[in-house]
Amino acid sequence: MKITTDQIQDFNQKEKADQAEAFGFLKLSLDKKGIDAEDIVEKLADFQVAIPSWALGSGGTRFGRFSIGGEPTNLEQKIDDIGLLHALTQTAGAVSLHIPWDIPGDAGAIKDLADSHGIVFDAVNSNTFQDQAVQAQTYKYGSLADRQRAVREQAVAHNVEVIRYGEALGSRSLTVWLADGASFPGQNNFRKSLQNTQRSLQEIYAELPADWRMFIEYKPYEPSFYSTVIQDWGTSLLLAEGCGEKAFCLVDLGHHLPNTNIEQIVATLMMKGKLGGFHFNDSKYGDDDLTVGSIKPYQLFLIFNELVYGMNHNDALNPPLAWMIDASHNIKDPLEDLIQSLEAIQLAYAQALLVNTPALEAAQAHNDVVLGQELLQDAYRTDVRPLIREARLRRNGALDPIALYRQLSVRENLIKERGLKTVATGL
Ligand code: PSV
Ligand code: MN
Repeated sequence: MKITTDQIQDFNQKEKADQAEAFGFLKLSLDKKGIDAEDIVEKLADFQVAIPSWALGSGGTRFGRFSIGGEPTNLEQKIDDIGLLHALTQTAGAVSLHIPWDIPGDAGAIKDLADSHGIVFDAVNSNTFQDQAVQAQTYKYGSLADRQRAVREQAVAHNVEVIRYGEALGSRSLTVWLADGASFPGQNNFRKSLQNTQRSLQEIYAELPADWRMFIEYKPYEPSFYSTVIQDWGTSLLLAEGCGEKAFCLVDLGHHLPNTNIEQIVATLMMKGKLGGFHFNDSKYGDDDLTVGSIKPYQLFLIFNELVYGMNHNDALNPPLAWMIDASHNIKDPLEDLIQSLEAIQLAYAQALLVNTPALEAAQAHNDVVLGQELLQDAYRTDVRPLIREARLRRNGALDPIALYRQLSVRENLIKERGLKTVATGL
């Protein structure tokens, strides 16, 4: 199924007048505060987030998985689904592949297909947390950190293979997330695991093409429950620095222990020029992979506040970040879930763009704690939805993507095309 520009324009026609009124009103009130609404709309329209190839089917838990029906069964269909998301939202202009879940058979044809939807290839992700049918060594006890050289070599070779797939598609970065760790005290030697990991990452790093970057993702626990080798941003930074200037840290919002101050981590990494990428999701307890902004929208705003500060202050020349959603839910229609996540990201970004940074810095200089809070919350409490809709409208996206998705019966059509019992690759 494809959504045409005509269908989108027909739909927008009905809501255009209301949007013009709401946007005009907000623009005036922002003008009074010296904020240029047009500039924000332009920034929002340019902001693109990669959709992971594994988020287009229903996610499962270890207790089960309920298929939504019409799930994509191959990479082509996954790219078509992202095409639908991009047509509706105009903010999903990239895809992030996970190898070997989504090996591109014919890279040229896959690239052409993505191109026809206006989609580019963002970071490629390796997978040494699951065994594949055709591999000599098992990752049961580790991969890049494993005590056995043969296991490490196999894991390094896999990462190099992933880089080669990415090159053929035009990707320019590799994300490494390691499940390596221990579930019981005494299982591993912390020092040796970390040293092995560093050496393995250096070997992968040596194979990076000149214009590529490597992102090192951290996570405190799961699937290991006692210790994880790359458990936090500090370890990730240590390893990135041990590799070189093309290695960066990757922050996944769900990979923090409860109440961790993620915005402070973002500030520190950007200040050091070492923040490479971002995985968006939300969580209540752990790595819950819930819809972005569904649980802690204020935290997301505070994180974006630091990101925007970093972008505007050119923190240590931190390169542009790779943005990706890393959530796959098990109840909602995954496409609706992703539309909600994209919207939440745009909302937080727009709110952060409203923060009066000079006034905030003046308040900080005078230890005016109350004013500091007022300034942040004034931005957070502004209804920025007219700005986001305006950005979509100008790029021929839908004013209300979920409403149009439902009006066009997209899921029902996908079920008709692909069947009810299809299952996408992923977790
Ligand atoms: C691990 O929890 C993770 O966040 C990594 O980014 C993986 O690539 C992804 O999730 C797999 O779902
Ligand atoms: Mn992740």
